[in-house]
Amino acid sequence: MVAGMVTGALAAAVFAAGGGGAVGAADCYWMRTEARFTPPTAFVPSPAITYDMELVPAAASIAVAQRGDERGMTVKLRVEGLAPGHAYGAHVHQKPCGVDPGAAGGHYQHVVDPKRVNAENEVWLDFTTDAAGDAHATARKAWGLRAGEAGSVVIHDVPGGAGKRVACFTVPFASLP
Ligand SMILES: [Cu+2]
Repeated sequence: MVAGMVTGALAAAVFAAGGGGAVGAADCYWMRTEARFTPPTAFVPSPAITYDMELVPAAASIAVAQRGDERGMTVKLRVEGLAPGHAYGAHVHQKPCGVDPGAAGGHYQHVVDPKRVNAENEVWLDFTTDAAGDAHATARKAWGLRAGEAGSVVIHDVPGGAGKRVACFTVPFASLP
């Protein structure tokens, strides 16, 4: 996936600023990454893969930003060039994307519990595109992601917790240092 980040991503950065200074600044972190979708068979791999060219056309783009500190985090999603006027589901998933839509694994859960598949316990970024196929979504949480346990954002064909996987974006989510 490192090669994909370099060749397919426009930008990816993770910064961690250590706190504990004289002013008592809190530890904080942020990350932003963006890419254009390509089919899983693309010669040049991208961290953003479309499994459904009608709902997520190749060359549509996605950006994910995350900012957090010890009080919690905000995750923002922006997409451009998807199908216009369509309601999609989107969640943070556990693993990086693969050729197989199932590669991203299940939803990231704050409290790991199969009975708590909901927007409070998970990071849901459901959105509806405008006439140009663009949209954005924001999720604010009073908690952060555990290191190494969140690997992607998966886009689904319908909002809610159980849609078909139509695209996936491998994201280098950050955690508290
Ligand atoms: Cu999902």
